[in-house]
Amino acid sequence: MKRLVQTWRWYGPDDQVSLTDIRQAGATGIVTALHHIPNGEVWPIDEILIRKKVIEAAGLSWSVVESVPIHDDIKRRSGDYQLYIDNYKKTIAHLGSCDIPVLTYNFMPIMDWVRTDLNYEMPDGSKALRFEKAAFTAFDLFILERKNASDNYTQDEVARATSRYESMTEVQREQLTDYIIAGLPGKTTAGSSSLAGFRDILDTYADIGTSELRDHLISFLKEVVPVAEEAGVLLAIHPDDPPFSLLGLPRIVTNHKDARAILDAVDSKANGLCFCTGSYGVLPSNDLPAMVRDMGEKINFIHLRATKREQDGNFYEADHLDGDVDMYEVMKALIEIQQEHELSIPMRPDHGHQMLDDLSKFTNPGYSAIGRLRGLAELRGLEEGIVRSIR
Ligand code: DNO
Repeated sequence: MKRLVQTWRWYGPDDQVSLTDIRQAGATGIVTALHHIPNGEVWPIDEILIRKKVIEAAGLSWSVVESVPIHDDIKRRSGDYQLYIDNYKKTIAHLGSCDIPVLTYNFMPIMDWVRTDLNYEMPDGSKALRFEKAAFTAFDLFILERKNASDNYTQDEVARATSRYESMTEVQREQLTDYIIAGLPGKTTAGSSSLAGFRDILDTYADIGTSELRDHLISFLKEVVPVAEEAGVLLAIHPDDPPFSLLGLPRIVTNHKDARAILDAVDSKANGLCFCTGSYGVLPSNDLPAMVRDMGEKINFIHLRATKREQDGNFYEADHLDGDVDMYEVMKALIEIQQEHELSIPMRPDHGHQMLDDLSKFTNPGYSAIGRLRGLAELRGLEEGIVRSIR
């Protein structure tokens, strides 16, 4: 039986979760990136090899790169975009020559994933990540003071955001700003981390709507997919997180139709998906097992986590088997697709609660050791149970 490859995200030598910890958690593969290389630059072969050696010395293998960020010039198709595409191609070729098989990226304008609370207390005392729409809207309207921002909200949303803003202390407002602009691990925010810099870069997207952004992604893929094929690297696009528009910016990877359109635009195994159940799972209309059955052959990487929807578009990250994601059905569909296409797809437990000893330590939000250990253990058990019951 083909099985998932159990992997774990590691932020590199400065990560407080060590490679030994990861091995003890039961993972065999590492998901990492050279975070110190500035966005847009080529990853040199010797730097890739140094990182690979460290991973292999710990008895693990480098299964996935997450992420090589995409420069905003490519997303806007302006400025030095051709140079950045050429650099991206070189990085892909370098990764291939070092036998790194999968590369994850996203195509979200300006900023990667966003949450408004990194310490949301659960009833059991553990801490989760949460996205609260009124808090985000309050940031947009009253902290960032984005031009014409109120056009993107209903009167009710503005009213909720206003009272939310009024309820916050100055420290909480600063904290929220930090969470949104810079606070999450692995996140790249284009331009500056100051509010003024952020406003300027938002202006550069004034003429980019959904169809422009999608066209730019497809033009990018037409150039890089053949290079990835040649290099033996599988690309995996991460969905937008959260899967709805923020700050009036376009979103193009939120649902089944979006993902299908991307796969169909450049038909190649190298043009694939990072199937993140937590991101797609925020939209109740996304039927996750059906997405796996339809697109599974092109799922090159999997993030398993379960978001729990609340009212008004809010959600938090629940325990892996306890959110709105039907993890049993998703896992079953993944196991079936792997047998059908003879694949062993790398999967990692994504985000976990800060719990037990980790509560008194500094941890990367969403990436503490024990919460993910619990997630990985639950997911492995689920896989084992399903595999045994169907063979
Ligand atoms: C968050 C992550 C994302 C992801 C990128 C992929 O936890 O899933 O930051 O790494 O969007 O490019």
